[in-house]
Amino acid sequence: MKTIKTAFVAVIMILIATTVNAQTAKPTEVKIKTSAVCGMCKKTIEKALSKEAGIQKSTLDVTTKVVTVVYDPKVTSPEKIRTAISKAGYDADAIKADPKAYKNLDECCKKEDAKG
Ligand SMILES: [Cu+2]
Repeated sequence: MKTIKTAFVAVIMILIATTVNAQTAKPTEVKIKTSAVCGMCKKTIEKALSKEAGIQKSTLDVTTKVVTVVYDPKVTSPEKIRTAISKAGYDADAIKADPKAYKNLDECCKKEDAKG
């Protein structure tokens, strides 16, 4: 009987620990390399990310082409964020830009290496 009680207490402790952990899930930051080339790209990407669930903040540095995204790890993930960037028409790390979205980009926003 004592063993059962101990086991029960242990389970409760684990449950409490898990709950506390979930409540204090801190916003996580991820840096993603994009194919942005100008200020318009910055606006396009930041706007696209602002519509994504779980993304609290995104700041793109046009010089480095790196977008810094603050997100809720319980709601979204770096994979989902990269997909959202791809769907906006830009490369995101190893994920290539969605061809359809890329085609709709303004001429000045297309990758420099793609210019004729
Ligand atoms: Cu641009």
